[in-house]
Amino acid sequence: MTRVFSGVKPTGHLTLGNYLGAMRRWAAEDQHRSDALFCVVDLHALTVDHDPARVRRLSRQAASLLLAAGLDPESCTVFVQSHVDEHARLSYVLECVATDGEMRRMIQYKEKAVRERGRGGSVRLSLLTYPVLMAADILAYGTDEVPVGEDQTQHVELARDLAVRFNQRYGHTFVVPRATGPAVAARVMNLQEPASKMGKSDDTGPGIVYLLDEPDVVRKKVGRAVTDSGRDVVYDREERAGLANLLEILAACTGGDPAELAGGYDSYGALKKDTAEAVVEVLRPVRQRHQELCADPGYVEDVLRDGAEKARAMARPTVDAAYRAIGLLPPV
Ligand code: AQP
Repeated sequence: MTRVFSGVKPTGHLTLGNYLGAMRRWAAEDQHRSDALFCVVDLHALTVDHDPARVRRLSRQAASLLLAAGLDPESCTVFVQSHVDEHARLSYVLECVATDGEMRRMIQYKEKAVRERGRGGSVRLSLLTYPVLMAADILAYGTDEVPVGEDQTQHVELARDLAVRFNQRYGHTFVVPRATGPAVAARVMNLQEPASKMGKSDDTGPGIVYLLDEPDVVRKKVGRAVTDSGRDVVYDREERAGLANLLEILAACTGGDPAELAGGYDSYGALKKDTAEAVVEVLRPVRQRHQELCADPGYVEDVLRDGAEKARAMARPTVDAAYRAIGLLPPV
Protein backbone atom coordinates (compact mmCIF):
# COMPACT_ATOMS: atom_id res chain seq x y z
CA MET A 1 0.00 0.00 0.00
CA THR A 2 1.21 3.52 -0.78
CA ARG A 3 2.78 5.20 2.25
CA VAL A 4 1.91 8.89 2.63
CA PHE A 5 3.49 11.34 5.07
CA SER A 6 2.88 15.04 5.60
CA GLY A 7 2.80 17.62 8.37
CA VAL A 8 2.01 21.09 9.63
CA LYS A 9 4.34 23.39 11.48
CA PRO A 10 2.99 25.08 14.65
CA THR A 11 4.53 28.47 13.84
CA GLY A 12 1.17 30.28 13.91
CA HIS A 13 -2.55 29.66 13.69
CA LEU A 14 -3.35 27.41 10.74
CA THR A 15 -4.62 29.22 7.67
CA LEU A 16 -6.92 28.78 4.72
CA GLY A 17 -3.73 28.16 2.69
CA ASN A 18 -2.79 25.20 4.90
CA TYR A 19 -6.31 23.86 4.58
CA LEU A 20 -6.92 24.25 0.84
CA GLY A 21 -3.33 23.49 -0.14
CA ALA A 22 -2.90 20.42 2.03
CA MET A 23 -5.13 19.42 4.97
CA ARG A 24 -8.39 19.11 3.10
CA ARG A 25 -6.90 16.63 0.68
CA TRP A 26 -5.28 14.64 3.47
CA ALA A 27 -8.70 14.16 5.06
CA ALA A 28 -10.78 13.68 1.91
CA GLU A 29 -8.42 11.46 -0.08
CA ASP A 30 -5.03 10.50 1.29
CA GLN A 31 -6.08 8.92 4.57
CA HIS A 32 -8.55 6.64 2.76
CA ARG A 33 -6.45 5.45 -0.16
CA SER A 34 -3.11 5.00 1.57
CA ASP A 35 -1.23 4.08 4.70
CA ALA A 36 -0.89 7.66 5.89
CA LEU A 37 0.86 9.51 8.71
CA PHE A 38 0.18 13.16 9.55
CA CYS A 39 2.34 15.02 11.97
CA VAL A 40 2.52 18.26 13.92
CA VAL A 41 6.15 19.06 13.11
CA ASP A 42 6.92 20.99 16.26
CA LEU A 43 10.73 20.74 16.01
CA HIS A 44 10.46 22.86 12.87
CA ALA A 45 8.76 25.61 14.88
CA LEU A 46 12.01 26.11 16.83
CA THR A 47 13.90 27.24 13.74
CA VAL A 48 12.74 30.85 14.14
CA ASP A 49 12.41 33.17 17.13
CA HIS A 50 9.67 31.56 19.26
CA ASP A 51 7.89 31.65 22.58
CA PRO A 52 7.99 28.14 24.16
CA ALA A 53 4.52 28.40 25.72
CA ARG A 54 3.05 29.56 22.41
CA VAL A 55 4.63 26.68 20.47
CA ARG A 56 3.12 24.21 22.97
CA ARG A 57 -0.29 25.88 22.65
CA LEU A 58 -0.12 25.98 18.86
CA SER A 59 1.02 22.35 18.71
CA ARG A 60 -2.05 21.23 20.68
CA GLN A 61 -4.25 23.41 18.53
CA ALA A 62 -2.73 22.10 15.29
CA ALA A 63 -3.29 18.50 16.40
CA SER A 64 -6.89 19.30 17.23
CA LEU A 65 -7.36 21.08 13.89
CA LEU A 66 -5.98 18.10 11.98
CA LEU A 67 -8.69 16.00 13.59
CA ALA A 68 -11.30 18.73 13.13
CA ALA A 69 -10.41 18.87 9.43
CA GLY A 70 -11.41 15.22 9.19
CA LEU A 71 -8.35 13.08 9.90
CA ASP A 72 -9.61 9.90 11.49
CA PRO A 73 -7.21 8.00 13.78
CA GLU A 74 -8.92 4.80 12.65
CA SER A 75 -7.74 5.51 9.08
CA CYS A 76 -4.35 7.17 9.62
CA THR A 77 -1.67 7.94 12.20
CA VAL A 78 -1.69 11.40 13.78
CA PHE A 79 1.19 12.37 16.07
CA VAL A 80 3.66 15.02 17.20
CA GLN A 81 7.15 14.96 15.68
CA SER A 82 9.10 15.54 18.91
CA HIS A 83 7.39 12.51 20.49
CA VAL A 84 9.24 10.25 18.06
CA ASP A 85 13.03 10.43 18.54
CA GLU A 86 13.70 8.77 15.19
CA HIS A 87 13.20 12.07 13.33
CA ALA A 88 16.11 13.78 15.10
CA ARG A 89 18.22 10.59 14.99
CA LEU A 90 17.86 10.30 11.24
CA SER A 91 18.29 14.00 10.64
CA TYR A 92 21.89 13.91 11.84
CA VAL A 93 22.77 11.03 9.55
CA LEU A 94 21.20 12.84 6.59
CA GLU A 95 23.22 15.96 7.45
CA CYS A 96 26.20 13.76 6.70
CA VAL A 97 25.06 13.31 3.09
CA ALA A 98 23.64 16.83 2.49
CA THR A 99 25.84 19.80 1.56
CA ASP A 100 25.76 23.35 2.86
CA GLY A 101 25.36 24.62 -0.73
CA GLU A 102 22.14 22.66 -1.09
CA MET A 103 20.79 24.18 2.09
CA ARG A 104 21.65 27.74 1.08
CA ARG A 105 19.79 27.32 -2.21
CA MET A 106 16.45 26.62 -0.49
CA ILE A 107 13.98 29.39 -1.28
CA GLN A 108 12.22 29.23 2.09
CA TYR A 109 15.56 29.54 3.88
CA LYS A 110 16.46 32.64 1.89
CA GLU A 111 13.05 34.25 2.48
CA LYS A 112 12.90 33.42 6.18
CA ALA A 113 16.51 34.41 6.81
CA VAL A 114 15.77 37.86 5.35
CA ARG A 115 12.64 38.11 7.50
CA GLU A 116 14.42 37.07 10.71
CA ARG A 117 17.18 39.64 10.09
CA GLY A 118 14.53 42.26 9.24
CA ARG A 119 12.91 41.60 12.63
CA GLY A 120 16.25 42.36 14.27
CA GLY A 121 17.08 38.74 15.09
CA SER A 122 19.82 36.37 14.05
CA VAL A 123 19.35 33.36 11.80
CA ARG A 124 19.34 30.06 13.65
CA LEU A 125 21.48 27.25 12.29
CA SER A 126 18.37 25.04 12.47
CA LEU A 127 16.65 27.27 9.90
CA LEU A 128 19.42 26.36 7.47
CA THR A 129 19.26 22.64 8.25
CA TYR A 130 15.45 22.47 8.53
CA PRO A 131 15.02 20.83 5.10
CA VAL A 132 17.26 17.96 6.26
CA LEU A 133 15.02 17.36 9.27
CA MET A 134 12.06 17.45 6.91
CA ALA A 135 13.79 14.87 4.72
CA ALA A 136 14.23 12.73 7.84
CA ASP A 137 10.51 13.12 8.65
CA ILE A 138 9.70 11.76 5.22
CA LEU A 139 12.38 9.11 4.73
CA ALA A 140 12.02 7.54 8.19
CA TYR A 141 8.66 6.11 7.17
CA GLY A 142 9.50 4.71 3.75
CA THR A 143 7.21 7.38 2.33
CA ASP A 144 6.10 7.11 -1.30
CA GLU A 145 4.05 10.31 -1.53
CA VAL A 146 4.21 13.66 0.25
CA PRO A 147 1.04 15.71 -0.34
CA VAL A 148 2.06 19.37 0.07
CA GLY A 149 1.32 22.86 -1.17
CA GLU A 150 3.62 24.36 -3.80
CA ASP A 151 5.91 26.07 -1.25
CA GLN A 152 7.13 22.71 0.04
CA THR A 153 7.93 20.97 -3.24
CA GLN A 154 11.57 22.11 -3.24
CA HIS A 155 12.05 20.50 0.17
CA VAL A 156 10.52 17.23 -1.02
CA GLU A 157 12.90 17.36 -4.00
CA LEU A 158 15.77 17.60 -1.54
CA ALA A 159 14.45 14.57 0.35
CA ARG A 160 14.44 12.69 -2.97
CA ASP A 161 18.03 13.75 -3.72
CA LEU A 162 19.25 12.72 -0.27
CA ALA A 163 17.51 9.35 -0.49
CA VAL A 164 19.06 8.63 -3.89
CA ARG A 165 22.52 9.78 -2.76
CA PHE A 166 22.40 7.76 0.46
CA ASN A 167 21.21 4.65 -1.38
CA GLN A 168 24.00 4.98 -3.96
CA ARG A 169 26.73 5.49 -1.38
CA TYR A 170 25.68 3.13 1.38
CA GLY A 171 23.29 0.62 -0.13
CA HIS A 172 19.56 0.68 -0.66
CA THR A 173 17.96 1.99 2.54
CA PHE A 174 15.32 4.57 1.65
CA VAL A 175 12.24 4.67 -0.53
CA VAL A 176 12.54 7.65 -2.89
CA PRO A 177 9.48 9.86 -2.24
CA ARG A 178 7.66 12.27 -4.54
CA ALA A 179 5.59 15.39 -3.86
CA THR A 180 1.94 15.52 -4.86
CA GLY A 181 0.00 18.79 -5.05
CA PRO A 182 -3.64 19.86 -5.29
CA ALA A 183 -5.14 20.77 -8.70
CA VAL A 184 -6.28 24.21 -7.46
CA ALA A 185 -5.07 26.35 -4.53
CA ALA A 186 -1.58 24.87 -4.47
CA ARG A 187 -0.47 28.35 -3.46
CA VAL A 188 -3.08 30.52 -1.74
CA MET A 189 -1.84 34.09 -1.71
CA ASN A 190 -2.03 36.76 0.99
CA LEU A 191 -5.24 38.79 0.53
CA GLN A 192 -3.41 42.05 1.22
CA GLU A 193 -0.21 41.19 -0.67
CA PRO A 194 -1.22 38.91 -3.53
CA ALA A 195 2.39 38.56 -4.64
CA SER A 196 3.19 36.72 -1.38
CA LYS A 197 1.99 33.37 -0.09
CA MET A 198 -0.60 33.35 2.68
CA GLY A 199 1.77 32.23 5.45
CA LYS A 200 0.73 31.57 9.03
CA SER A 201 3.77 33.25 10.57
CA ASP A 202 3.50 36.44 8.50
CA ASP A 203 2.83 39.78 10.14
CA THR A 204 -0.05 40.73 7.81
CA GLY A 205 -3.08 39.58 9.85
CA PRO A 206 -5.79 41.14 7.61
CA GLY A 207 -4.40 39.32 4.57
CA ILE A 208 -4.57 35.91 6.23
CA VAL A 209 -7.73 33.87 6.80
CA TYR A 210 -7.22 31.64 9.81
CA LEU A 211 -9.18 28.41 10.13
CA LEU A 212 -10.63 29.59 13.43
CA ASP A 213 -11.66 33.06 12.24
CA GLU A 214 -15.30 33.89 13.00
CA PRO A 215 -17.49 34.08 9.85
CA ASP A 216 -17.75 37.87 10.06
CA VAL A 217 -13.99 38.20 10.29
CA VAL A 218 -13.66 36.04 7.17
CA ARG A 219 -16.22 38.22 5.35
CA LYS A 220 -14.35 41.37 6.34
CA LYS A 221 -10.94 40.04 5.26
CA VAL A 222 -12.19 38.75 1.90
CA GLY A 223 -14.23 41.92 1.35
CA ARG A 224 -11.11 44.03 1.86
CA ALA A 225 -8.86 41.84 -0.30
CA VAL A 226 -6.55 43.83 -2.56
CA THR A 227 -7.54 43.50 -6.22
CA ASP A 228 -6.68 46.12 -8.84
CA SER A 229 -8.17 49.13 -10.55
CA GLY A 230 -9.69 47.19 -13.48
CA ARG A 231 -13.41 46.45 -13.75
CA ASP A 232 -13.74 43.23 -15.72
CA VAL A 233 -13.39 39.90 -13.95
CA VAL A 234 -10.78 37.79 -15.74
CA TYR A 235 -8.48 35.01 -14.53
CA ASP A 236 -4.88 36.13 -15.10
CA ARG A 237 -2.35 35.01 -12.49
CA GLU A 238 0.44 37.21 -13.85
CA GLU A 239 -1.33 40.52 -14.45
CA ARG A 240 -4.27 40.31 -12.01
CA ALA A 241 -2.82 38.42 -9.07
CA GLY A 242 -5.31 39.56 -6.40
CA LEU A 243 -8.31 38.72 -8.54
CA ALA A 244 -6.81 35.38 -9.59
CA ASN A 245 -6.27 34.51 -5.93
CA LEU A 246 -9.94 35.13 -5.12
CA LEU A 247 -11.04 33.07 -8.14
CA GLU A 248 -8.74 30.22 -7.10
CA ILE A 249 -10.03 30.30 -3.53
CA LEU A 250 -13.61 30.28 -4.80
CA ALA A 251 -12.80 27.44 -7.20
CA ALA A 252 -11.12 25.42 -4.48
CA CYS A 253 -14.08 25.91 -2.13
CA THR A 254 -16.83 25.20 -4.66
CA GLY A 255 -15.10 22.67 -6.93
CA GLY A 256 -15.17 24.91 -10.03
CA ASP A 257 -12.52 26.11 -12.46
CA PRO A 258 -11.11 29.63 -11.84
CA ALA A 259 -11.22 30.75 -15.49
CA GLU A 260 -14.78 29.51 -15.98
CA LEU A 261 -15.93 31.07 -12.72
CA ALA A 262 -14.54 34.45 -13.85
CA GLY A 263 -17.02 34.47 -16.75
CA GLY A 264 -19.94 34.44 -14.30
CA TYR A 265 -19.05 37.79 -12.69
CA ASP A 266 -19.26 41.38 -13.84
CA SER A 267 -18.20 43.02 -10.57
CA TYR A 268 -15.51 42.52 -7.96
CA GLY A 269 -18.10 43.05 -5.21
CA ALA A 270 -20.17 40.01 -6.21
CA LEU A 271 -17.06 37.86 -6.56
CA LYS A 272 -15.81 38.86 -3.11
CA LYS A 273 -19.20 38.21 -1.55
CA ASP A 274 -19.48 34.71 -3.05
CA THR A 275 -15.86 33.90 -2.19
CA ALA A 276 -16.35 34.98 1.42
CA GLU A 277 -19.50 32.85 1.77
CA ALA A 278 -17.79 29.86 0.13
CA VAL A 279 -14.88 30.14 2.59
CA VAL A 280 -17.25 30.51 5.55
CA GLU A 281 -19.08 27.33 4.48
CA VAL A 282 -15.89 25.34 3.95
CA LEU A 283 -14.56 26.32 7.38
CA ARG A 284 -17.84 25.95 9.29
CA PRO A 285 -17.56 22.18 10.01
CA VAL A 286 -13.88 22.51 10.90
CA ARG A 287 -14.59 25.24 13.47
CA GLN A 288 -17.52 23.27 14.91
CA ARG A 289 -15.56 20.05 15.28
CA HIS A 290 -12.62 21.97 16.78
CA GLN A 291 -14.92 23.40 19.43
CA GLU A 292 -16.15 19.91 20.29
CA LEU A 293 -12.58 18.66 20.57
CA CYS A 294 -11.63 21.55 22.86
CA ALA A 295 -14.24 20.24 25.25
CA ASP A 296 -12.59 16.80 25.16
CA PRO A 297 -8.81 17.33 25.44
CA GLY A 298 -8.33 13.79 26.75
CA TYR A 299 -9.40 12.41 23.38
CA VAL A 300 -6.77 14.43 21.50
CA GLU A 301 -4.09 13.32 23.98
CA ASP A 302 -5.06 9.67 23.52
CA VAL A 303 -4.85 10.04 19.74
CA LEU A 304 -1.39 11.60 19.98
CA ARG A 305 -0.11 8.97 22.42
CA ASP A 306 -1.29 6.08 20.24
CA GLY A 307 -0.08 7.86 17.11
CA ALA A 308 3.43 8.35 18.49
CA GLU A 309 3.65 4.71 19.50
CA LYS A 310 2.62 3.52 16.04
CA ALA A 311 4.91 6.03 14.32
CA ARG A 312 7.91 4.98 16.45
CA ALA A 313 7.41 1.35 15.55
CA MET A 314 7.19 2.25 11.86
CA ALA A 315 10.25 4.52 11.80
CA ARG A 316 12.70 2.57 13.95
CA PRO A 317 13.65 -0.24 11.51
CA THR A 318 14.47 2.22 8.71
CA VAL A 319 16.44 4.56 10.97
CA ASP A 320 18.36 1.62 12.49
CA ALA A 321 19.11 0.37 8.98
CA ALA A 322 20.44 3.82 8.00
CA TYR A 323 22.72 3.85 11.09
CA ARG A 324 24.14 0.46 10.17
CA ALA A 325 24.52 1.34 6.48
CA ILE A 326 26.47 4.56 7.12
CA GLY A 327 28.95 2.81 9.39
CA LEU A 328 27.75 3.16 12.99
CA LEU A 329 28.37 0.29 15.35
CA PRO A 330 25.18 -1.40 16.58
CA PRO A 331 24.63 -1.02 20.34
CA VAL A 332 25.94 -3.97 22.34
N1 AQP B 1 -0.57 29.60 1.21
C1 AQP B 1 -0.57 28.30 1.00
N2 AQP B 1 -1.18 27.77 -0.07
C2 AQP B 1 -1.21 26.42 -0.28
N3 AQP B 1 -0.64 25.53 0.58
C3 AQP B 1 -0.01 26.02 1.65
N4 AQP B 1 0.64 25.44 2.67
C4 AQP B 1 1.10 26.37 3.51
N5 AQP B 1 0.75 27.60 3.09
C5 AQP B 1 0.06 27.41 1.93
C6 AQP B 1 0.80 23.99 2.80
O1 AQP B 1 0.32 23.63 4.08
C7 AQP B 1 1.08 22.51 4.56
C8 AQP B 1 1.55 22.79 5.95
O2 AQP B 1 2.42 23.93 5.90
P1 AQP B 1 3.54 24.08 6.98
O3 AQP B 1 2.92 24.11 8.32
O4 AQP B 1 4.57 23.03 6.75
O5 AQP B 1 4.20 25.45 6.77
P2 AQP B 1 4.72 26.21 5.51
O6 AQP B 1 4.69 25.37 4.28
O7 AQP B 1 6.05 26.79 5.84
O8 AQP B 1 3.66 27.33 5.35
P3 AQP B 1 3.12 28.42 6.33
O9 AQP B 1 1.77 28.00 6.79
O10 AQP B 1 3.22 29.65 5.58
O11 AQP B 1 4.03 28.50 7.61
P4 AQP B 1 5.17 29.54 7.93
O12 AQP B 1 4.58 30.91 7.87
O13 AQP B 1 5.68 29.17 9.25
O14 AQP B 1 6.21 29.33 6.88
C9 AQP B 1 2.23 22.32 3.58
O15 AQP B 1 1.93 21.23 2.73
C10 AQP B 1 2.26 23.60 2.81
O16 AQP B 1 2.75 23.43 1.50
